[in-house]
Amino acid sequence: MSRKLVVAAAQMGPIGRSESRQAVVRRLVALLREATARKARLVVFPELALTTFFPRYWFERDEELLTFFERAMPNPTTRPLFELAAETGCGFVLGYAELTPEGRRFNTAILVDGSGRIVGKYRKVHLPGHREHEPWRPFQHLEKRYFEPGDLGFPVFDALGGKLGMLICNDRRWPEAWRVLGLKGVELVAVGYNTPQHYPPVPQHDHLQNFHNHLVLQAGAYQNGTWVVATAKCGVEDGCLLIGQSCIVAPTGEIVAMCSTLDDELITAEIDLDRTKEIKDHIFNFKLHRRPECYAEISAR
Ligand code: CDT
Repeated sequence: MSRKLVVAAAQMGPIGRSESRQAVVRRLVALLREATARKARLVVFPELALTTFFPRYWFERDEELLTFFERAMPNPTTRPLFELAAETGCGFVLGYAELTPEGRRFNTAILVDGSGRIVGKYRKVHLPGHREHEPWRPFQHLEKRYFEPGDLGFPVFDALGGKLGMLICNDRRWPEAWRVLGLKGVELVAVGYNTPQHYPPVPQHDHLQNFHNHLVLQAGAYQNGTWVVATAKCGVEDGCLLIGQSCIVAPTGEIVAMCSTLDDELITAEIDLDRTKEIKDHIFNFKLHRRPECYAEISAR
């Protein structure tokens, strides 16, 4: 049976700090509708797709911080997305800030299938940035303060006739994260990101942000023989420029579709999950060629 399907990256332009969740969900619904018109079966939305990228702000009070978190998913505001998935049979991956009933905070992504049910969850493992207020920066990056590291490992889910995994933004820079998914046979990795063009501690790398984005996505795809759908929130968000260039990457490492704006924009590609075999059965045939007995130091320290 053919394992060809159309997938989409639903890039988002900026979300202002005062923009309502309802307005954001309307944008997401419009992108999902466009994807279904193009016969997509999966749409990948960005990291923290329901609000502005709030870790750029220092909040004195928890009440203010918690306004950016979701206490339940779905909830009355996001329900239209789940209903549209069930109506059209098109699933999605959505990033959001999760507040658990115990009060724990995670940077989370969920996989929703074509019946509108949550069938997978991932919590970001690699939290970049800093814990304390650093007023010298033009903007903060307080993910280390506002979230705890994900406690679900790197799960892979049976979906769309294949194996699907998720990474969130900074995770994509870490080969270990990709390799754990690769060892589980992942065939499609959904990645959402919010990446500022300006990196205050090392500004001499600012012009390399788009390059580094594609470098790690293409390497992750090729070295693990997987498709990648990587989706940005981008453009000038509350004065902070975030990179775009959302893309769909083949298991060969080739970019097969890429956004060309810094706004809401949908890209689609027909992908064949069987093409993962071109890599998995040959150049990166793990069973045949890996030498794990030589890699112990990676996890030992
Ligand atoms: N959201 C996120 O993880 N962004 C980081 C920014 C650089 S580190 C401050 C990233 O890796 O793209």
